[in-house]
Amino acid sequence: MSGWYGFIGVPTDVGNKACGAAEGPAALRAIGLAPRMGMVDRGDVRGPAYDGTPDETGSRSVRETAAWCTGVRNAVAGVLADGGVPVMVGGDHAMALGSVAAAAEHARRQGRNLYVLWFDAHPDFNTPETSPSGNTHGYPAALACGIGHPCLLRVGAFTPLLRPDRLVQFGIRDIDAGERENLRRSGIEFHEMPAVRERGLAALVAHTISRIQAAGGGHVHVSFDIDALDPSVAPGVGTPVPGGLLLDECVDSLRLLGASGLVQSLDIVEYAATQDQGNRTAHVVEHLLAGFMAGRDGQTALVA
Ligand code: 6HN
Ligand code: MN
Ligand code: MN
Ligand code: MN
Repeated sequence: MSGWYGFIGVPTDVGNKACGAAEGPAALRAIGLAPRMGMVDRGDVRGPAYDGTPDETGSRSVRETAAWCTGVRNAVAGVLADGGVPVMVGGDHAMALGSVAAAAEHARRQGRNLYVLWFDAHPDFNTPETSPSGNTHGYPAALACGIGHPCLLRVGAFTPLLRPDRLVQFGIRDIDAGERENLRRSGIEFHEMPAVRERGLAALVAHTISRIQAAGGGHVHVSFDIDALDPSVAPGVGTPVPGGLLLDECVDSLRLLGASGLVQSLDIVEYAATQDQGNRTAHVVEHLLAGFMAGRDGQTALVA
């Protein structure tokens, strides 16, 4: 299976000013990522600047987050409509609300079930009530499942965008107390690092793929937060958490996902170029994408 890939840059950190993800797309363009990997560069989404004033719920930059996510939704929908695989390159993880909205609408039109596989150190399952920071990049997985700030729930054409039992998270190791309660109440399947170490990331991912295939397949959206990786592998992130995933197991997992033929859209978010050591983390992004593409194209060649 081949087809084409559409690189969508989303240069913002409205979801958390301090995460420094606004420079990610430019840094990846500087290493020539899109052309080198044969992706079509669909340009950057644009939107308003960060405004850190908390609203009545304690959330920061909600209107700005909604505006950016609407832009992401339109850009991702555009690539899907043109028959490509959108690769939404953040930017902070709040932007996943926009890509999941586009994926959900596309899946619904095609009569398919939407699944989301979330690779992250964090579950991003906070609501304004549980968030310790008010940063919207802690909200998107919960928003996709229909809980959270009403302004943000309106970004998609409907809500919930995703059934909670169709969200699976990997690499989790930093959960806020109220967030854990949200996860429990919604019945989310999330694999924390001890379980990943015990069973193996690729084995867990393979199991998830089989479960989706057994249920008749669907549209699988992969949302990959670079901070899922161990900071020793990927130092260029704004919210590093030690004890994370290794590069090889992520590349293997993305290769399996590519080869499954189920994945029709992808996010790579939270790459903070200003925190990077040289271009190390930029190259990590390249390796992750190469793994996915190799699986999808049925090839074994990977970048060196
Ligand atoms: N991310 N749980 C913390 C919060 O502020 O809600 C951190 C969220 C990190 C979000 O890395 O995408
Ligand atoms: Mn995240
Ligand atoms: Mn994270
Ligand atoms: Mn390399």
